[in-house]
Amino acid sequence: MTILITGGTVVNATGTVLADVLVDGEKIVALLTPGTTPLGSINADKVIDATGKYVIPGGIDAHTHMQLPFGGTQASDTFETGTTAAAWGGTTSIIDFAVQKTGERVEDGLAHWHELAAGNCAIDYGFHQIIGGVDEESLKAMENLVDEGITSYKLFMAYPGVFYSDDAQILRAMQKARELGLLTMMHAENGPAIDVLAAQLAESGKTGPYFHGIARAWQMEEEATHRAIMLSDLTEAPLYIVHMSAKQAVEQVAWARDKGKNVFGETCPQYLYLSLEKQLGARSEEWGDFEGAKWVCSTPLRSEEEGHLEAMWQGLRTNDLQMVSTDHCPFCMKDQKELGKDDFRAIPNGIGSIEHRVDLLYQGVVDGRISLPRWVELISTTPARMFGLYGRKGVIQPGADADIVVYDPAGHTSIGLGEGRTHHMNMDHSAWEGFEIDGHVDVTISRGTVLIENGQYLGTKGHGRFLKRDLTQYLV
Ligand code: DUC
Ligand code: ZN
Ligand code: ZN
Repeated sequence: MTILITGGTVVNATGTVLADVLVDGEKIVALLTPGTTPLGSINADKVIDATGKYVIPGGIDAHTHMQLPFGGTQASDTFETGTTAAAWGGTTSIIDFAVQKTGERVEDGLAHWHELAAGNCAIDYGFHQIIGGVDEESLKAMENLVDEGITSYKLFMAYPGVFYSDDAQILRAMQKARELGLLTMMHAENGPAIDVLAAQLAESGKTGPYFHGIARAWQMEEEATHRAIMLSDLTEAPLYIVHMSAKQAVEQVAWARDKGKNVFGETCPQYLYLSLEKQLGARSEEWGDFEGAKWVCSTPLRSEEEGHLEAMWQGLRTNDLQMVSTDHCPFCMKDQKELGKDDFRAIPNGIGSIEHRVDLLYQGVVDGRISLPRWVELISTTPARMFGLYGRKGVIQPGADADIVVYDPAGHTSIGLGEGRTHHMNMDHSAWEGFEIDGHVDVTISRGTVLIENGQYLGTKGHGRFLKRDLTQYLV
């Protein structure tokens, strides 16, 4: 099957060019200067008119949690529903987190994740490995990860008793990571201190969702970020801090980078657009003040008045932050979020955004916050480079996989589940209800197969393949 995409503006991280894009089978085979090749001489099976539209590499969401067990329940999207929603939103690859629960073997956790995903994904997928218990056995198991195509792993400085690693464990894991070339991803919040603050709030009757964010104070994120940076400096293991929301924590990353340290930062759409003030003011007929549970995630939403949201945009402009992933971790209000109706500590942490990341970041272009190439760099090219996929993914060029999105800057996207709105994530609400985007994902193509066109889903579960990843390009 050959596809010719004509008349569009190809946007790569390096810039824009007017070009027709020729796809043969699963690959991009040529970029043609318009007018130089008579289009009639190319006998394409299918022609897509992209006149006036952007032709970009498919989005790569490098931080998702399908079916993550959390707080006595599990994330509500399966690999099938989550990756289908991703395709609707212009994302053609995800990197999900395989989980080693405390007490479980890493190999067993990973095998289970393969079982969950295989044959169920609409788009390509890779894994990071969560190490939930650093000990001799799991350190040994890390040695096989690179051969398995899993070149990054995650540790938690939060959640004592669940995923938590103490400093000694982090040090040992980072030493191993340095030896193997693995990228260390860190959930940087001081979990033990947060748990004390959360218990004190709950015991004094402050049990509503808003107090989740008060307990997880920015000082807890700044402190843990600094500690992780120093451990990474000592061990010379490159460090990637996930889901950053506090401006002071980003300052730590900027400080480390200015000192030449190999430290990277990721933020998420919720920390660019949603605030603690919004959560405090949230109430509805159905849920009353508990409405705020829709925005319980960790790290938490931060105060807009204190400048955290603006600082995230600034970090993206200045490259103190390099990537935007969703941390897609959806839970329904019914039966899931409502587990914490009487105590915010029992609300499962997470927001679903996999369908909206490409659009929400494009709105940043419209609003004059980032440039078009930077948009592509943040949503596709840097994720590919950071996580060992570049060349195959993250770029429109001959030889790359034909993962392509045709994006219409004259289109419009109304987000949510309210009247006339729909989303495809398996959630009974939207954390993004009412958001309006001045752009639209018209066509999504994954390895030469059209998944979305004319407002229709044409994909199949099982099209998505496991991505064996190379080492990060940022390793020195
Ligand atoms: N950390 C994540 O990365 N995702 C969901 C919850 C959390 O704390
Ligand atoms: Zn985390
Ligand atoms: Zn996450």
